[in-house]
Amino acid sequence: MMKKKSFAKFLTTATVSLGLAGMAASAWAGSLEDVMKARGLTQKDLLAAAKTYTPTGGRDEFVVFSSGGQSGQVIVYGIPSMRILKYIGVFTPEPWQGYGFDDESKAVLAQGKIKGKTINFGDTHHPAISETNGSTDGQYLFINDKANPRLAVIDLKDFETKQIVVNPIMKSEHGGAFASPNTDYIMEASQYPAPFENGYVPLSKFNEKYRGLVSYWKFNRKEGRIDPTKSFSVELPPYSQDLSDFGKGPSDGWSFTNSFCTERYVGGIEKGRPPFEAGCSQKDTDFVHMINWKKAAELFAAGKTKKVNGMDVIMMDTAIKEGILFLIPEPKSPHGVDVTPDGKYFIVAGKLDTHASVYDFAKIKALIDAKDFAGKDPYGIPILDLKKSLHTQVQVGLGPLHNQYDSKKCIVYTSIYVDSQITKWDYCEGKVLDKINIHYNVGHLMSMEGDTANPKGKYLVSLNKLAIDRFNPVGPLHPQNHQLIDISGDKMQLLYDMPIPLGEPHYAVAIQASKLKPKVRYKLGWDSRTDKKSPYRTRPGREKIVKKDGVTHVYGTLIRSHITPEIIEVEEGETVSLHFTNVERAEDETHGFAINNFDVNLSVEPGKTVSFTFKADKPGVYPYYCTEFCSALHLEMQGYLLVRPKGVKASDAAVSEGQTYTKADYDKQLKNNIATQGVIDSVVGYITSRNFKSFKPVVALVEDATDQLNFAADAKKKSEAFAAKKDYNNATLWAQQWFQYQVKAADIGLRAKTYLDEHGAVVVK
Ligand code: RUQ
Ligand code: CUA
Repeated sequence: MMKKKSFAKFLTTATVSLGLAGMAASAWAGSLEDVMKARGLTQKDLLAAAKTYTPTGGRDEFVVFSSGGQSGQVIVYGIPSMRILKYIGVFTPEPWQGYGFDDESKAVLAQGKIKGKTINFGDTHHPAISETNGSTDGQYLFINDKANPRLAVIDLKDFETKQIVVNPIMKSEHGGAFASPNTDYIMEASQYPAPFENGYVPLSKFNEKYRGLVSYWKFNRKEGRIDPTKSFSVELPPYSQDLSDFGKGPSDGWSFTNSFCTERYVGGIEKGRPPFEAGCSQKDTDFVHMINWKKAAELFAAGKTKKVNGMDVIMMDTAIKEGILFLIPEPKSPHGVDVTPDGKYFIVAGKLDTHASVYDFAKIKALIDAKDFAGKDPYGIPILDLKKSLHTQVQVGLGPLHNQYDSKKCIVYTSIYVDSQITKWDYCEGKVLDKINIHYNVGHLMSMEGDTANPKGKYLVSLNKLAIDRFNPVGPLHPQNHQLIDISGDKMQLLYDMPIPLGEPHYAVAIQASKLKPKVRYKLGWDSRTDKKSPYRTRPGREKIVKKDGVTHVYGTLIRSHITPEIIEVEEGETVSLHFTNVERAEDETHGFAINNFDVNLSVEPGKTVSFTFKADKPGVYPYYCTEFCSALHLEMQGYLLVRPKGVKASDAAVSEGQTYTKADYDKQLKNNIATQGVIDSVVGYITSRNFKSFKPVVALVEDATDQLNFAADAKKKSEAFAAKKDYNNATLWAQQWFQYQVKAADIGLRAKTYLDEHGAVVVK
């Protein structure tokens, strides 16, 4: 270990092992032909590989946010490499990120309780990125939970979940999350009709008492939070509302929501009645619901709502009277409704029909303005004529589901569930252009920013529900399969299969990576969940233990490689609140914190302050440690929580150690430290002779290194003071600590030096 070696020696060893790594690579040497032969690859495979392979250190052009399905999380991956970058904890605890373990994130998860009950899963379906003028802006991400109607807000500055809102009326929800073109509202539509009230209502009252609902949640962009007090809903008939979309351009101000089972069938297979699937697919058409949401917002502002479970609802009769709600027939059990980039059309794919229908918004608007209706539904909602509303219908394949747009004008891609295909077609001319087979059973599909006003083309991902035999078998539960398709040419080309082993990813959204500007560290002492300074932030040297209102507060810090305090002693029964601030500034220097027996892992990224409150209910000795391999002495980043039985006196600080040190030990350590200082000085000289101030990450590293050197100077003083008193035991220990700070400073310095070398820093005078 480096501990006893001189630092210079460590550097030489590192150089030698690098050379060895270079030699090992030759095991795979050989010509391209050899490798192709050995692995059975074709020219086509090589071309696909060349389009996705990303050399080490390379970045992706697009970043995808995929639903994590039943995991209640969001999966982040890159395109074209298909490398997974992160799982974001959203509706469920995520231990690595400490999500659901520290007090701050527990408070976020607690917002997702339903009628006081903790929900331990989420059925996440549709992520949506915030938009400005109909284009994704990379600021926020929203995602819904179908099973437990909830909506979450994730801030893309740090990829953390900030808020969960529970829909107080819905009992299930599918048609969310969708953001309006300027993210004023996030929309969600209920799925299975249910009574508004929370009590028992028999199915015999289905037609009168069961209802659908669309909610418009007001998003306060400045606060980065949904404001429930400014949000409202619109009551809908008990049809099973499905996916939705916001209009844009000429259709801005309107939203569209599909439905199925407009038969209002209620099932009952156990009573010998035909099941839901028969009763819900009887009619040839269902309904698209069109809502003028801008006018609805005015009605809400004017107080034309009724409070239902605390939420303002525009009731159906008001919506009809005020002319904000219309229905248009749509062929059989549709699924996706997708507004074209220019907002002139929207395309509906009918699961049980082979057609995709292109609706013309201008025609629809003219029909509404002329009050030219074909009839009314049983609730009195005006129905527009299907033929008069259509631009065209195109036969795209068996079981069309969802649509995504290309950067090329009039080009749309539709996922075809039964045929397991993607169909590329022209919605202006109404003709099919290309089809590609995928494996197996595609659900959603996703092109780059393909649901926005400015699709970026290039790639398409087929989100397949089944993988069957595509991957190495891992038992009866298979991963799902995301397939990357090149759409840059006339013909679609399949490039890559990526298994997704985290739950069924329903939908995903992609964004140009350049639009994302996440931070690498927090302001020192930051509560990332409220986005405010933490009241428990602590600076190095200010660590303390304070008793207040019956709680023992431990204000601690984390830095390579120690936790302060290292010994916490409390009495049985005390409520203890630990607060840790990671005082590092270096990128990626995260520390973890786990303690035996208390079910906690904290993730403390640079600058963050997190807390963990618990009852020390059982006497004992509980080691704690850092759970991130943060430095050479990471294993030594440890401490003890001692819980002494009630009534037992606090033990003296007297600690008995296994080792004592002599003057010879001290002298040896001193010599080592002086040699190490020589190495540090040369690294510092190298950095300061370059234009390092032009490189932000290096400035941060230098700040960190300076901190460490100040700590080193402190430890040096203590060591020398003990040596002067001839206490060589303490003098040696402090000299060792002085060395530890030196090592950390040198480690950071070397990182800075490497960065400068790789980024073309120049010598300055
Ligand atoms: S769904 S496979 Cu969006 Cu939940 Cu269509
Ligand atoms: Cu900090 Cu390991």
